[in-house]
Amino acid sequence: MNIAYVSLGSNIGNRLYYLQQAVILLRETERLEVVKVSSVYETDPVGYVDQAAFLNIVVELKTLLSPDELLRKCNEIEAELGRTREVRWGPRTVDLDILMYNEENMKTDNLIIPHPRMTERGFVLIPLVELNTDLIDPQTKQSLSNLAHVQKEGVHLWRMFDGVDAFVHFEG
Ligand code: PH2
Ligand code: MG
Ligand code: MG
Repeated sequence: MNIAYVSLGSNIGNRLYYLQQAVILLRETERLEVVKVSSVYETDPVGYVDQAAFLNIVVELKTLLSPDELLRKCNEIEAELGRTREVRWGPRTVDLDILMYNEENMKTDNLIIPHPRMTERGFVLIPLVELNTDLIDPQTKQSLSNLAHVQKEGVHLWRMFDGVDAFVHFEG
């Protein structure tokens, strides 16, 4: 059995709905179990900043799928939920990125694990270490918790407010 972490993000339409649907589609996948789902965070856009705020989560999976099979499944779910690719790093209904697969370091033509920008992105690190504070970056051997602590800017714990897609800042 393998442990994988996948980051999900949405910044178009009903963002929470897309994240929930993606988790449902993961749960329906054979040879894959969704073990944990992080809190939902509302996050400032990174990279291409002229776009709406994202909702981001991370899920922990137990799976018998290979990294390539898992990537294909992630792409399938994106397509099923209406993802189109116009601008790199641009707006999307839902994006699923494999962050880690066990402690492996691997690189193929269409997949790099761990995710190459993982350690620079608070919107990935904060939900990731919420699920597992002991994780180590397989690339640099740094503690991901330590990295997350200095990347909190623009990442806000998100809560439904009276059933409306509105967030409250929730930092302790
Ligand atoms: N995804 C990107 C680019 N920028 N910014 C935030 N806050 N959240 C994302 O999921 C995200 C992003 C490329 O996939
Ligand atoms: Mg992405
Ligand atoms: Mg992606």
